[in-house]
Amino acid sequence: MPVYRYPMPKGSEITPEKVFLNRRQFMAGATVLAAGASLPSTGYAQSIDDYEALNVAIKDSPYSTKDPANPFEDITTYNNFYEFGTGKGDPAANAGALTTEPWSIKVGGLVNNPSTIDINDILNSPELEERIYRLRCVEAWSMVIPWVGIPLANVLKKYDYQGDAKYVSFETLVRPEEMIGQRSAFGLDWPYVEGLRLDEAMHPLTILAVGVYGKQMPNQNGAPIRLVVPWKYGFKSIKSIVGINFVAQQPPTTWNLQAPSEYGFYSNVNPGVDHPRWSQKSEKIIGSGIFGSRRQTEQFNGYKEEVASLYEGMDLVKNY
Ligand SMILES: Nc1nc2c(c(=O)[nH]1)N[C@H]1C(S)=C(S)[C@@H](COP(=O)(O)O)O[C@H]1N2
Ligand SMILES: [Mo]
Repeated sequence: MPVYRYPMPKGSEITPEKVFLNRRQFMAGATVLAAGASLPSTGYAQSIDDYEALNVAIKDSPYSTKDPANPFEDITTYNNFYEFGTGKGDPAANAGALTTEPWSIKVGGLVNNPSTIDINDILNSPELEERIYRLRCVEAWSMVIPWVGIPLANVLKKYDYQGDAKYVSFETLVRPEEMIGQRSAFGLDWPYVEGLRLDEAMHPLTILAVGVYGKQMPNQNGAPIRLVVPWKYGFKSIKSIVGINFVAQQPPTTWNLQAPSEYGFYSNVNPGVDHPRWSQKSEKIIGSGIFGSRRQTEQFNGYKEEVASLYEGMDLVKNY
């Protein structure tokens, strides 16, 4: 049993159903809340109209799933973003404190032309596409989200990376003044870091997302720019990125450092490999009512045809 640096949720606690229900009652305009329900002071009452629209034409992507997307309210109130707390409602309550302007991403490592990308160049890019991807969390829930973004490859291809660059590493902002979770003595090591193999990073399904439903990325979803890797568990889709580096060795990743027996480097969605504390065979569809519908989890989150070839010859039980 690994030693955790903060209390890990028990399997039975991974979907804080009560909190979620109270939130939905609140949003439906219910005036009487269940006794003892503690709602965050901000965030939950916001509607899609409170968010700024992206101001460029957004193309529809052929990569989208045909499944119906979750409402904006689900997407912006049930989040994982430990920089703002460990509860699903914490990011909506606390991420309003984050200032996202100005914002830039430093790209470096094994490249001959390192540079700093101004986020506005991506926000105003004619390459922006809407892609409806399922975000599948390792906690066995999922949501379908209309992300707006550009293929990460479009950005990476501008860099003259060196021959020994085999991986790409990513890192999130560290700003404890605005990120309440980073002020806690118990928690993850900051910055939150992630990584992909170079071919995964270059895969056309991998995007840098800057919005949701045609709006600029809500803070709780990783404003102003976050990764979305649809065939991997949600934690690979790192938020509020400030650094990207081309590297030679497999880079460290936050959840693998935290609990190596539970979270591997690859973290491909795989119903055949259980999490040590629960099954990964099915997932709860967030927003699907009191009892919640479940669906069978698909290999590579439904993108088997597109990505299976990346892992040919690899043992996906060992490389989880
Ligand atoms: N920087 C950072 N990125 C992060 C996380 C986090 O805690 N910090 N949580 C991850 C996890 S576990 C999930 S499931 C997704 C959730 O994305 P969403 O809140 O937009 O649905 O973000 C991922 N990216
Ligand atoms: Mo997650």
